[in-house]
Amino acid sequence: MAAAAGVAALGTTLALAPGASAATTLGASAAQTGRYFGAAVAANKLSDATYVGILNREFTMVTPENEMKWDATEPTQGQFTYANADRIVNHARANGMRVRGHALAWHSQQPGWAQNLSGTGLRSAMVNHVTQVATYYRGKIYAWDVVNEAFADGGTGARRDSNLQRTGNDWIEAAFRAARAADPTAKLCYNDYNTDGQNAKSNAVYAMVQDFKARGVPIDCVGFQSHFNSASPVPADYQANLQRFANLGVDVQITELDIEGSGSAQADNYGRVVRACLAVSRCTGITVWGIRDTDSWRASGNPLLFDGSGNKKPAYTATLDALNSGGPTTPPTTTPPTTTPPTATPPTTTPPPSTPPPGGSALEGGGEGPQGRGRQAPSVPLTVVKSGRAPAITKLEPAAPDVAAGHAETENACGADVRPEHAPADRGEAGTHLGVARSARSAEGIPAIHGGGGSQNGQLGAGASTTFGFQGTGVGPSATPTCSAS
Ligand code: G2I
Repeated sequence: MAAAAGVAALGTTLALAPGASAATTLGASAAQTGRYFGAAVAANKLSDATYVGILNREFTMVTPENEMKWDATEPTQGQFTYANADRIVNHARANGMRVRGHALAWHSQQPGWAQNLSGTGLRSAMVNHVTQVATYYRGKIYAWDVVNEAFADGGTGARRDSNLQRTGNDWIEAAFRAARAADPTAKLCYNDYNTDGQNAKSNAVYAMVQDFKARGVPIDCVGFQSHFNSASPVPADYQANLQRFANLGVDVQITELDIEGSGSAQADNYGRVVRACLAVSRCTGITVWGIRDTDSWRASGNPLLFDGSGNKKPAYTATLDALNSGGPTTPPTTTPPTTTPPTATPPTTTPPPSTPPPGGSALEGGGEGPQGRGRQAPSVPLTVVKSGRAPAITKLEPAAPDVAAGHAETENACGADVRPEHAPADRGEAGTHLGVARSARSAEGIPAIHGGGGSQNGQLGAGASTTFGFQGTGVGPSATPTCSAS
């Protein structure tokens, strides 16, 4: 793992280091290129030991399958219920997984009271719902599906007719603006199906994203649900379609993957999907829509990676092999780019970038946690800022703001010493050999710093950049690391 992490942090095409063995779980293999591998999870299955065993072993991201939807979280107007969603979020965080929130505004699975609203009453209820839910989960969500399935099927490229659409064409951007204001730390996604290849529907979504980017409407990612079967196969231009969206300046994510079928045909299709994502540097992760075939919303199609008994299917092996075949690492996953500034106060867990002391050096950058139990977070970009006659940087001190006492796992990163700022000095032993991944682990409890990227000569010159991320063995809150350098 340490070797793999070090390779991933280099920010280059993955090639396993000599002697390194391939990762053996979906999450670890995806992490080698800075990606996540997630699953949709149902709260009522968290008492199923087989289910939870697979979840905890294989996955690094969780999407509540139904528990964050409008009917679940606001069954009565103005009264919010988070118990089931919290069970999933708490389970994820306690086991080092991140969470994709799904979904804030959608024509389906609305509570009855919302279905009966229209006009300004519905618009303000929708905006309030987005605000309340995103605020409640602020800092705990990697990405929100802010708006789900707002475009019509067929060749028109039109918006889907719905009560939300009838409140005015700007309902989507109103939802995104409300989400950004409520949680500036979450990536904000538009999510849809039948948009996986280039067609009238995906063209319409593309035009919307392009327009949002041009006008500064906050959008950071597009989710491609990717529900496939013989009637709706993996499109030949799947990768090209992901890429053209990425080229707009948004991340792309495969958000609800399932592929009906069996045996090698199903396995081949899973491999194709994974390779397409890995070929697109801004494809930041893949989520399958359930764990075992029997957990699926369309169980009769056996569309998932594990059979009803929890055994790995050929589709699992193809997925793992494709993940291990590598691809470009994902790009920075830090501050959402080129969108309107958040209107809400940033969370207190986000420290400002360090500033260079007079005549000294500093690193600017940040990223997000947490990770746990051997998982690796996306690498974090750091750029060396130097002023005056500062010497080359030989020491980095990442500080994870939420790091709790009692645990340290350190590896040298950027070719230098790295130690969580708040780790007790007598815990963990920072690496001393520049450019060599070393680690030392002590007690449980927090995410820790890993590294391994950067120059091999142990120095970073002015303007040079490197990456680091989190790798931990415990439970960590969302955290934005900063670096100081000397
Ligand atoms: O339909 C597949 C997915 C398409 N994209 C959006 C996703 O949110 C959607 O997920 C599915 C869930 O997997 C199903 O579990 O959304 C369905 C509803 O549109 C979910 O089904 C519902 C049933 O219709 C309800 O009867 C049931 O009470 O699940 C509910 C909770 O089990």
